[in-house]
Amino acid sequence: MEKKNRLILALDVTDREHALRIANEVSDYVDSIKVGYPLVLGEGLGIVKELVEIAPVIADFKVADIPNTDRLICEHVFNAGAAGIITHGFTGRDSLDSCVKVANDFGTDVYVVTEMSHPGGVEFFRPVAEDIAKMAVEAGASGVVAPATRPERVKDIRKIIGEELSIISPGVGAQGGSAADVIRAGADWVIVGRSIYNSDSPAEVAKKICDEMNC
Ligand code: 3DU
Repeated sequence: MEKKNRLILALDVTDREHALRIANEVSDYVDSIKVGYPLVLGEGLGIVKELVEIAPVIADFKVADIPNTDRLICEHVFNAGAAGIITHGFTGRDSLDSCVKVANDFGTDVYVVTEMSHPGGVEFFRPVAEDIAKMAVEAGASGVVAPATRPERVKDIRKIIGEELSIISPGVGAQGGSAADVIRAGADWVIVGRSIYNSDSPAEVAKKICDEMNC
């Protein structure tokens, strides 16, 4: 993903018109659009084909299954035109390897969740987050997902993964995290949803977040 604005839009609206309107309004300020279950279950995977005309799409399906099922999910997502996919890592190395193999065949990216950004994200993830980050490096993933709500954890995870892998970081705005703080801690991109798509002026909010990150 080209690093221009450092902002990824989390497009968790559930209908096509709304999704396309928000995506078009903020397209000058985002490097990618993250699409997940809310929109794809609402509108089908075809929405990805429409959104890639506006910006590269990352599919946030937090893939977490056996290697064969993961492979099938990744193939569908990349055939639909997504440039990247978000997977879990707790399912183990063979599952992650399967996603990375498909991504390599398509020339796309895999981002692995390390520790989640909500309060419950520390309950089970905290003890394994650093091992998952190490595994992401060893497996050849493109990057990891780490919490903007805990910049100190982003710093820890950056130390583990080095400079090769990217950190994409949700939790800015509605979840309380600051874009500037998490970029300073070592994130490459922030992921922002509700603060942008629930606003009366999505483009203004997106621009403000970009300005905060000095991009
Ligand atoms: O809180 P927001 O509305 O800005 O949305 C954040 C997005 O990032 C949303 O799509 C959510 O599913 C995703 N996400 C997290 O919030 C936290 C994670 O650890 C991983 C993904």
